[in-house]
Amino acid sequence: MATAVEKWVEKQAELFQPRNIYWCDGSEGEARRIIEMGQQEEKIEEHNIFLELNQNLWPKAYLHRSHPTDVARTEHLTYVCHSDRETTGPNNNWMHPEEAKKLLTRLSQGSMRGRTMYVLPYMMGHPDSPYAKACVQITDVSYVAVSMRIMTRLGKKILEKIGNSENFVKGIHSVGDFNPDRRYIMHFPEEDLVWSVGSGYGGNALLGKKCFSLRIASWLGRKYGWLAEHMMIIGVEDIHGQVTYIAGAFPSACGKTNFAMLESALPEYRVWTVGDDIAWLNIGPDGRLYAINPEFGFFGVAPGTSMKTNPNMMRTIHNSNYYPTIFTNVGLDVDHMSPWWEGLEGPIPPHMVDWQGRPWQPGQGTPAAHPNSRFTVSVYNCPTLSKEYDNPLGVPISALMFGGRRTRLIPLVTEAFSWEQGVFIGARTGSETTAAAAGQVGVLRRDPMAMLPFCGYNMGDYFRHWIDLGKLMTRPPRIYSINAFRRNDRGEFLWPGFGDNIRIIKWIIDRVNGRVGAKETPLGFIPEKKDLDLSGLSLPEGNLEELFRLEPADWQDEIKDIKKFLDKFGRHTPYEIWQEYDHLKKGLGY
Ligand code: GTP
Ligand code: SPV
Ligand code: MN
Repeated sequence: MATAVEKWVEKQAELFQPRNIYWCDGSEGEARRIIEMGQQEEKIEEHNIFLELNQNLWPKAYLHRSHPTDVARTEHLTYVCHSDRETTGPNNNWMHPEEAKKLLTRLSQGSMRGRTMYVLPYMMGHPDSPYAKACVQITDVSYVAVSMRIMTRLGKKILEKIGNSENFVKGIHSVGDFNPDRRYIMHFPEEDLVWSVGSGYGGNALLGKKCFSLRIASWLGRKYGWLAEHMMIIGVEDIHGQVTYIAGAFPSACGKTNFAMLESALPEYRVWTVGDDIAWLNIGPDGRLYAINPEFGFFGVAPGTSMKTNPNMMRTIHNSNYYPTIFTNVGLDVDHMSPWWEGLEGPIPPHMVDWQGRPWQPGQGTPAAHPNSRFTVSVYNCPTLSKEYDNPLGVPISALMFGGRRTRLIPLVTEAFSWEQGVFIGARTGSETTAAAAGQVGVLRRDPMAMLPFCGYNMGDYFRHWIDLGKLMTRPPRIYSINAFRRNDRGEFLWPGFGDNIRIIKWIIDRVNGRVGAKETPLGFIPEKKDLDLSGLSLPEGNLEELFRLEPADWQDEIKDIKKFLDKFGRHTPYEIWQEYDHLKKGLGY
């Protein structure tokens, strides 16, 4: 008797008509075989899908070059298909599920002819966790199969766990001819299904990540009383061995991975990494908020990563002990077969090719690495991995941070007066866009809780869900607004960021433990100068004042823009959010 998974896979095979079906067991030998199969069978234009790097310097590592039009998430081609448009909300593209499936079926007919269909059984979350979810994805791309093995808990055992149950999250992925006109990333929350066509890029193709663990999972969270968030999770250990857990949401390419692996500039603190991108938050039996990282790997931004900014990530990607590291769309030092990207320290290698394999010279006006080039690497390669990473129940969260890239206006750190004001701070958060999604870079947009591209339902209802969960907790985490990206008139960052961000964290921990006071402002509490530990740091004159400067006059446009954004959700925006908006407006004197 065929199991539910086998029947489902059979049905997909009838549609896609692959040459063969390969059930993945997740073993290392198998990963090597898949890489070889990819090298022999799949070509993207003239590039091999896996280029072997220098095995002495980068053991087991490969470089993948994607189709040049397929380098980032494509939000305009991403749909959330609830039966009714109102549930999907104005924050998502919508198509009726029947119509969407008809369209995808038409694009998929026979589209795996001559190709291998990989079947990937995997789990988001530790298999023993009550919060974990079993999933099955099919794909016709070896790079996706190998990457899913790094990013998720993938293996035969998951099939045994699913047994004959129908209760597994389904992912259908095929690339067709990579034509952006035939590219869709569609979500069907009512049937735990993601269907993605035409893109091999991480966030569009590794369906366990943004598609399931955020878009579908946020909807499950709404239904069953939990939260799926675009957050990193850290444990901060002080000299007494006391560990405080903090989670933080910053939009794509705004510093989560760097925060998660921070090498502390203050010797009294150590940061342990629990997660760098996604947190599932549940209220535990004691009424506190607990976080798990459902992922198994990091899909990190390469440019800007160096021994100076993020030494722990450099150590992680050099260490291929557990799984291979796969680089995507970075430049290549041809003499050493070594990956290269902007921001790496040291001299620029003399013989380079860019992310598309073309000869590259410094100063030619285009970067060697694509600005959204990345690496895929196992969490177990990370020297700062928290010993609680595999704890099925997660870690208790004492503070939540919301932030983004704001050149002006938003202070380095503020503390919300209450849960409701904290939710409003999350809801009003804006950030300047980055290369992680296709489109213009550096434009300010509202990105509530860093979830604008990832919330799988009406964002007004999402705010309501956040407000309601606060009422169910005995000790809700305190909420903070963070901005490490404020600049002066010359365009220079006012704050050193990276390892020095521990100074922000230290204040937060001291606040949570009632050890320091704070100054009240219309935006929330800010640190007294004496309470921010700046020991060993020489900030240029005036920077600190500028990092916290609040000119009510500067807020006029911001206030209007926040209102315009919240208005979009009509009656779905909770009255508590409007109350907080009014407080802010009055506080600023408007
Ligand atoms: P996603 O993986 O896209 O969700 O991004 P992320 O939030 O994990 O961003 P990440 O930590 O990879 O940082 C993105 C870019 O911002 C990198 O180029 C970093 O070097 C840079 N960056 C990170 N933290 C800081 C900081 O504190 N200050 C400054 N100036 N840059 C930072
Ligand atoms: C992001 O864009 O927020 C990422 C990369 O973390 S991706 O998984 O491609 O979405
Ligand atoms: Mn992300």
